[in-house]
Amino acid sequence: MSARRIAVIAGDGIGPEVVPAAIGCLDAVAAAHGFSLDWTELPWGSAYYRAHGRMMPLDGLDTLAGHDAVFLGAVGDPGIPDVETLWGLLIPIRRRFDQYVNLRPVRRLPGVRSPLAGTEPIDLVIVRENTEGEYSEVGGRVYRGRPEELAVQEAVFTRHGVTRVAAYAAEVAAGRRGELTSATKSNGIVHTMPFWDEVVRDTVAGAGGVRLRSELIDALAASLVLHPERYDVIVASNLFGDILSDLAGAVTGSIGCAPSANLNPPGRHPSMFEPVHGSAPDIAGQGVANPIGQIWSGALMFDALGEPAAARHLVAAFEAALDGGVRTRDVGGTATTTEMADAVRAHIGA
Ligand code: GGG
Repeated sequence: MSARRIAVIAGDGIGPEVVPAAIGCLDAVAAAHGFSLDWTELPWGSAYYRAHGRMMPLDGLDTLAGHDAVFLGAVGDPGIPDVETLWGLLIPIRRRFDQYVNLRPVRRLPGVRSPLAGTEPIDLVIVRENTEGEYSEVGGRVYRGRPEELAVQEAVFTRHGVTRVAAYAAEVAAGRRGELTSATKSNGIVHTMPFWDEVVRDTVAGAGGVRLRSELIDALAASLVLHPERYDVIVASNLFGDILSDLAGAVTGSIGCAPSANLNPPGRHPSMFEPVHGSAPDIAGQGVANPIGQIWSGALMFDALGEPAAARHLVAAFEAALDGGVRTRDVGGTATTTEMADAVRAHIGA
């Protein structure tokens, strides 16, 4: 039986609740498909930060390099500045391993009622640029605490970075309805967004057969709430993609169900799989967090590991569990995290 080496960082808040719940489901599916998962548990995150003054050890990224994938829960702690938690763990991993695509599928799931949209099927994919753009350390802050204090934050968009994420999105679109929406704000942001528009347009034109539509981010956000069924594949910058994918998750019922894959060029380095949600400190420790986003992220990991049948099996199992009426509080049910995962495992079978 072949074993895949998976680094697991449960992280903060509800991470240590949803990650073990998901691991039980992933192990069961892997066994059913003739492979196993060799988990390396890494106790990194905010507790590590309190003890050591950093989110992970100095050689943490080298440790991850020896794995086939990284399975991450959540980061964020109300007692630690967000900039420390995100830039101390998540962003260095994305950058070191060149995880330039953040793939965020959004679907209406069986048995999950959307608070906003009607009953039409919602099935779209957000392709978020993941290594540059608005997530940049270029800038500064001067005259701290004085009336004239100011802060400058630069966004960095490169031709290489925009081209490759647009090419990836075009390829995803070509395998679906052939429609790609690009999120922009070129009416207000005068340098980076016109550049984004131009590079996306040229890249998609070169891909052939994909219809490209560019929408201003504000209008796109409103339209995604009112008519999510109109969208198929959306390509967006780092910040816009982050916001749109939380929004789209909420539109389909709960951000607790939303998965993501941080992908790098094929064959290089581990990719990373994490739910879209954060550490949710308001419900941490209560055992009520929804594990579906984490489990679904595991299905994306199976796809990336070249196990598409296992991925389909896992998705079918959590859909059947939800359809059968087992749901956590965020999607209108009463199940605990463990009960939800048990229901998924029951549908995985032997
Ligand atoms: N599930 C990972 C997590 O905790 N994400 C929280 C977060 O703030 N993410 C920001 C980002 O994805 O850039």
